[in-house]
Amino acid sequence: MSPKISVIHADITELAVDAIVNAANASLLGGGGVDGAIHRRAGPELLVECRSLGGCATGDAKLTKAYRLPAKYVIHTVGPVWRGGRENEATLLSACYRNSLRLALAHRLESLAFPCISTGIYGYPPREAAAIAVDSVVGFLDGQAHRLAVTFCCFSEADLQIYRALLNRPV
Ligand code: AR6
Repeated sequence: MSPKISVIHADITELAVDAIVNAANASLLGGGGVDGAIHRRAGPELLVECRSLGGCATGDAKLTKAYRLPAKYVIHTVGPVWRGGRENEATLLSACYRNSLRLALAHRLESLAFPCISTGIYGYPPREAAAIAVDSVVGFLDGQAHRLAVTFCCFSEADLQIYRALLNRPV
């Protein structure tokens, strides 16, 4: 496993990385969960910039500044709503990770933290989502020349255990 991938148990709004990823909705105008926490901590300027972006399709990603957050940028991505698994959810969730990474590399970022996209309000089963997250990140970065360190930022102890097992890290 790449040493540039790690997992932590933390509030993503506390992380002083180059970019944190937001699990947003298609409007990009804020919401609950991690999206609400990011907008609260970033301050109202984030919403002003988000308004100029014209929304975001499911699976896509867009970058903004991070304003009052300790991170430098926020990459907003829109995960799929879980509808039982037959509505292309896995492909769309994987696209969230890959498009976020693509943006991070395009902006020459060196550190990026992901929340567990779609596993809260959008209802994606956490184990399936974590397997897609890890496979997508490892698959995307494998064989690429890059300096990007990726952190999976788990908000719950349960998610932390799932990611540690997938990444073969000690519990
Ligand atoms: N830091 C890290 N992870 C967090 C934090 C935090 N501060 N807060 C929550 N999580 P969710 P979704 C975790 O519901 O399922 C919003 O209304 C949480 O435990 O934030 O993609 C948007 O506007 C879970 O593991 O996002 C959309 O409408 C993960 O973040 C909708 O929710 C994702 O949970 C998106 O739903």
